[in-house]
Amino acid sequence: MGYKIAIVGATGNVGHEMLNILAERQFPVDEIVALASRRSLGSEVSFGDTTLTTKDLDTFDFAGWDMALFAVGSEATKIYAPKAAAAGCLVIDNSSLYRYDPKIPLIVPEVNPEAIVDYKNKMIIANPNCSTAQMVVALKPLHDRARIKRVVVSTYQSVSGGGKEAIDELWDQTKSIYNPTDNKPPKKFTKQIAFNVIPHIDVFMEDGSTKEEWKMVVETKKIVDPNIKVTATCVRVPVFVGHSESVNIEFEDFLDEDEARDILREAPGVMVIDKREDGGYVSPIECVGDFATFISRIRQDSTVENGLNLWCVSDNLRKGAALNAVQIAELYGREILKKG
Ligand code: 11C
Repeated sequence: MGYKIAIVGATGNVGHEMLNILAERQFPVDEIVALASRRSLGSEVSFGDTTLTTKDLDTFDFAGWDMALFAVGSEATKIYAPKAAAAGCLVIDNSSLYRYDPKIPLIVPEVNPEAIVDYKNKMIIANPNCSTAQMVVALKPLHDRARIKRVVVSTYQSVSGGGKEAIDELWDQTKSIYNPTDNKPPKKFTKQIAFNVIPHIDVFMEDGSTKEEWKMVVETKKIVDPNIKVTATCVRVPVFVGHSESVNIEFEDFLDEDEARDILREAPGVMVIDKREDGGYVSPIECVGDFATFISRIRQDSTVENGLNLWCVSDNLRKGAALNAVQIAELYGREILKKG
């Protein structure tokens, strides 16, 4: 016996990946429904070998459904997630709407699976921001061994984090560079993204940081440990899929780089590729379509007492969004519903 599962926002990039990953991981599905706004109504999406025709989110009755994976923006989530939750259907939400609510668990299954018990507070579980998800998978096993005091992270984030319009803008602008008569000024981004980098993701906060940077700070504290200090600089780069991060970590206790490498090799969800030679590290294009968070360039930082540097790369549409949501669904099925 399997589960009845709804994908909300099935026609978007993350919705597509949710369907792909449920099929790839052979999630025990009894019934699956693809829901979309009226605008995309009737369009078809693939689920394994089958094709689903999207149904109307607005009129859908969630009663009797086990879980709904939401991949729509905060505005639509605000309307439909409470409806699903009130009908007894667990909401696993990819938007930022509920992440910072102390009553709602924010879960990365490799890191804080124990938080699942709090699902019952509101029948909602939040999925973290993509840049946080991949970083905490790497931080947690190191924190368990040597207690992290402070993290300095700089991100190199792909345009797919900004959705379809952002992907199209990079594509069109890149082509237009070779055809100057076809000028494509920035629309989605604030500056040219093709052949450029932009140190600005999401809105500015009062202290001069951006909301993307703030999310990394607050979400790491909620998921791993409130005592960890994080400072982040988030940068958009002209890459289609795959977020990269340069992570500098300061520990309470000494942690040797070889031991850190061994710990990360054993850590769930992590793949270490760390040869000190040309190409002996992972770049974002190599992580596309993969489940793992890849760690490379692990090395001592001798400028502080107990410091390490590492390079962390993952598919932002997968571990950063759809995969993590499916892993939460698996955890909820295994620990709470226990069907099958
Ligand atoms: C980006 N990290 O790369 C963002 C996308 O809070 O879920 C995801 C935003 C979020 O633009």
